[in-house]
Amino acid sequence: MSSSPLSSRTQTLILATRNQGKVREIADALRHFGFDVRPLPDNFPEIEETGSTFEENALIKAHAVADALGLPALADDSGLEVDALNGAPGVYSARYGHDIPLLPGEDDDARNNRKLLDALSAFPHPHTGRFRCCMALVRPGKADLVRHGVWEGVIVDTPSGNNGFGYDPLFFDPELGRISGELTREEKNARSHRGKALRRLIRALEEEGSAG
Ligand code: ITT
Repeated sequence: MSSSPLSSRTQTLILATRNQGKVREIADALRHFGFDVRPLPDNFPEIEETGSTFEENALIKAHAVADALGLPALADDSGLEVDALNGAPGVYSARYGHDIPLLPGEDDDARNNRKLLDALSAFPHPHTGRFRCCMALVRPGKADLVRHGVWEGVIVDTPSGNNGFGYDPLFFDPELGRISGELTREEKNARSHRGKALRRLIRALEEEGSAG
């Protein structure tokens, strides 16, 4: 991946996400490529994710923001698919634990992880699965760009590591021999579903630039 800016003119881009874990992983990489990355305005209304696929939801979020603000918007829809659970939590990954009460001191991510471990306790090891990410870039007056990334792994029984977010403390990368929650941001981006989708999107933009 080259590190040269995509064009001599800085492109403003709204990150259409409220997930600060995603913002941390996406923003640096895009700035590196010459984008003026801006967060979603605080008062932007909640966007309902009514799609049944990562791609549908990514496009819903990016269109909601780009159409309302008249600026290019990049959305990420992502989640964890576990084979023993027939692909759950999938597109419901962020909301997976919402049907059980929070324990004292627990946040949303910890509750999701607890529910996942409970669900998997009935199944034999290894608990194979994968993270999936779809990135959608919507630009007023231009064609939408959509790219995907996948990260294969195994769900472990005991959370480990304080880095990343979501299911990272439970996701083991067998090729790397490490748990996602223990990786630095750079190490995770090099392997992750999000890093792959983002690199593919940047490559598509570079190809557009060289074709135009
Ligand atoms: P936005 O819609 O505002 O972007 P969200 O967290 O609701 O934020 P999604 O609907 O795409 O986003 O759900 C993604 C969930 O999948 C996320 O909350 C985590 O639970 C999980 N997830 C996705 N990528 C992950 C990663 O890199 N590491 C750990 N968990 C991840």
